[in-house]
Amino acid sequence: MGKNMIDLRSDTVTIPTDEMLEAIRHAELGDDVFGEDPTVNRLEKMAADKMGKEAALLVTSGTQANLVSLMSNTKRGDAVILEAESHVFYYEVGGLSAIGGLVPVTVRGNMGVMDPRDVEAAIRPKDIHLPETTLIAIENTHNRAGGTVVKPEQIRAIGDVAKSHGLKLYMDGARIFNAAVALRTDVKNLTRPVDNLMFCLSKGLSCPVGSLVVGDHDFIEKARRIRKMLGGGMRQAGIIAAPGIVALEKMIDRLEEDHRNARLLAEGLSEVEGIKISLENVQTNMVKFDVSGLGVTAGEFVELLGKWGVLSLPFSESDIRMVTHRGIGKDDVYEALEVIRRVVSEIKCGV
Ligand code: TLP
Repeated sequence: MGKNMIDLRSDTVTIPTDEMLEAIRHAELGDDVFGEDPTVNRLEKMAADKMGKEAALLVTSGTQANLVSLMSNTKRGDAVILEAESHVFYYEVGGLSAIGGLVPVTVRGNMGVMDPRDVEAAIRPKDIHLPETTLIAIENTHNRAGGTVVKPEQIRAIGDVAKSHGLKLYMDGARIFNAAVALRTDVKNLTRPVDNLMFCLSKGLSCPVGSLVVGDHDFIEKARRIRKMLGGGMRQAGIIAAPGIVALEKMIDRLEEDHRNARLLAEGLSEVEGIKISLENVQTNMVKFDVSGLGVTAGEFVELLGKWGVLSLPFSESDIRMVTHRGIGKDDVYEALEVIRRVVSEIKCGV
């Protein structure tokens, strides 16, 4: 990224803090495949405690966390129920089928939240012809819905369906702390109804690498084997865990600032003629808006913004996503809005 760019593509672009770099420098290290890296062990224990579960496992990425978790919850040939626009289904290269041998059954949600009745209807009956449904997966916050929050009662309702059919409930909680901060609730209120989950260190929490899979002892033991199978067994992984510890201790509360900046951005956008945005959808650090009213595609609009140093991502033909994070201050939001207004008026003048 260029120095003067305002990078709103993702919170994954955040770089580690000085304190994280210091923590890496001084991390106590060992061979984690032998279970001997004290820094990894400490982070895994912290993550498990924070989530109110028995154990945790450090993995390389959110995608690996999801694949390891899905595979640890199922057997090949099983059906998994997930939201139609979920990251696992939409963005993870089909790994759940290609590697996990799983059959995805999608349910369309409202703002990323599946209706428990639709989830129940998607469970395949026990029949010799049909794949066995063994897992339901939810996503919180929901990325493609624009960072929307799944509330504890909504998770519980899906959890009740899972329980009554003997299925497991898994949560892709890549940005679960954004959800907890937005709801001003302890993250345990979001994790309690699920059997297991993952969360990412490398997004709003500013770490360079890493995600954690969290659940009960048996599940994590299985996950550890599958991580190894997928080539994710790491050696002196304390250099990854050390900034993770800093993140869990110091970087969660500041997410509130990202949410405030996202709201500021969204309110500014809502005043630009030709841009459509649902403010109700802006719940955390993401802002999704529609530029089709300007007679351009999202891709074209993104390119025009890029020329003025504002980076964003096209999410569909008409939608653009912008994400706030530690590298974005209030002034950057005002500047981005200025550029957006300039680009819109250029489009209108046919420049
Ligand atoms: N999401 C990325 C892109 O892939 C779109 C982003 O910039 O938002 N679950 C969820 C809900 C995610 O949003 C992501 C990353 C992942 C899993 C995968 O994490 P990584 O990128 O670490 O593999």
